[in-house]
Amino acid sequence: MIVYHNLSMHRKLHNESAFTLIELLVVIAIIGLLSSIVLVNLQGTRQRGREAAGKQFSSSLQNALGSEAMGIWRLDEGSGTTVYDNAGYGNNGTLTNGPVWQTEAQCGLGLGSCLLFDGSDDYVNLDTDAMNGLNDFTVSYWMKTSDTTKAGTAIHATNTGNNEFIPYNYRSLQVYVKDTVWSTGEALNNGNWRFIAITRNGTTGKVELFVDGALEGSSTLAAGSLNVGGCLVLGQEQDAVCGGFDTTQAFLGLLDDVRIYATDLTLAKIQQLYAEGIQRHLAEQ
Ligand SMILES: [Ca+2]
Ligand SMILES: [Ca+2]
Ligand SMILES: [Ca+2]
Repeated sequence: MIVYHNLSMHRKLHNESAFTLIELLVVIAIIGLLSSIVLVNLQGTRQRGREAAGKQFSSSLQNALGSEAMGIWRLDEGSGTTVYDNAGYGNNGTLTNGPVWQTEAQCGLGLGSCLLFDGSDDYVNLDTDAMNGLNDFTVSYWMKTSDTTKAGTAIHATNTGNNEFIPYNYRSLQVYVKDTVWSTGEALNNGNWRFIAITRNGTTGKVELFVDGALEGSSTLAAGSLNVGGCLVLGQEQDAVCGGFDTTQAFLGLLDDVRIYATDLTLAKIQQLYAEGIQRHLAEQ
């Protein structure tokens, strides 16, 4: 009896401890489940927080830059052969024939890295979606050259190899829109960084040139929306779609922060863009 009782006690104890173990496992499982739910919720909250912060940043950036940006190439990649469209439309570009990345210190503009074009065969091929079909527009860029020999070309948009849009010859700037030309006479090759902005009203055909945040003049060229079914390049003048380059018309020097907006920006907006770039530039001089 004693033996049996002891056995029974043993069984009972064993059962009790076994039950406790199962309970423990269940509790552990529940805790695990609860904590994973809490973690998932936390991660969700964090993710939403990050998304909200990202959206807020993106919208403030968009406000700062103007919601009409079609392509912004800050040229801050610093390496590789792709330049990304910082306006967020995926109108990226490809370095061709070896434009050389310069560090921010080498650029000296305070706008991150920039690109050195060799004045020979270098160019960047940009997505034409950034410009095709635009009626009103603004094209802006920072450039630096002291070249006195070439009719250097910063950017050229073409449909069939024509001059759909081009600010041609940095020694004495001519602005072409739809093969009509305005000879501004502006020299941009004094060896300093220059901020060029060209606005165009597609209805009236009015074109304005701003240099370093100041209006230099205006003219009336052909009206109507741009046909950029061909090629959009930095650093070369095209006589054929994406080709027919001429070294005497190639860009020799530095380019940075190229932008295309689907509106003819106001003087105030252009001065804001200029101030954003020049602020750090002056600080470094
Ligand atoms: Ca080259
Ligand atoms: Ca840059
Ligand atoms: Ca040519």
